[in-house]
Amino acid sequence: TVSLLYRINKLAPPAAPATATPKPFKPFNDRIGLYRGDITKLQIDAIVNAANNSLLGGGGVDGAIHRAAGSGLLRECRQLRGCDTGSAKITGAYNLPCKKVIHAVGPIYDSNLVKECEEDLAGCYSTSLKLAVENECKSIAFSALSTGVYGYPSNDAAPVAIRTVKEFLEGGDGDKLDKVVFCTFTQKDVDAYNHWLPHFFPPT
Ligand code: AR6
Repeated sequence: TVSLLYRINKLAPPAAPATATPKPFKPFNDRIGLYRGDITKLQIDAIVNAANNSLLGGGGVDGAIHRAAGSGLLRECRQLRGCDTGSAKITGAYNLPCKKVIHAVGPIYDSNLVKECEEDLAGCYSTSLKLAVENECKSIAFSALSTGVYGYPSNDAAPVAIRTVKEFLEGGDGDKLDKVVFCTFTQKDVDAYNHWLPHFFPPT
């Protein structure tokens, strides 16, 4: 929508004036966006929730999504009977302005199991992208999976997220997606994406 595109291209203003203004990011083929704000407000085909194995709601972005979507979402989530770490499941969006919610279960970060954490985090992104395409979603916004309560350092999570999205866009089903948005919320994620996006999608 117009409002979303505006925010992707211009970037939302930082929450507090004291924080650094994120630099505008040059989109990759106009298909990658960086947004800062509440993911529940996005009018986009699919949003990706940072869920847990139960898929029955929780705090953080999960709590915000369930609150905004209403009780229909929880009813549908109960039918799914949970989800493995590193994977994702899709539901309707109920009272949210998007069309679908993809519930991805990121890893709880463990500095002794970095490789496993990376694999699970990448699995969340690739499964979500696959689910979006299978459900005819053309646009998708990811929350910064695992970087809140699950403790994944933002500067380590962002390159995994961006690399997995890039690989998908360059793969066989990549042309089925028009737009992938990284939805950040805190300054550390804004900083991580501003740092890593140009590494993967160099400005032309
Ligand atoms: N919109 C966009 N991003 C948000 C919002 C929002 N409204 N609220 C928080 N974030 P977290 P996790 C960001 O903790 O680390 C839940 O209880 C937040 O700043 O929500 O994967 C689940 O049920 C952070 O960058 O998810 C699980 O039990 C990012 O969303 C557990 O937390 C993810 O932070 C999952 O932990």
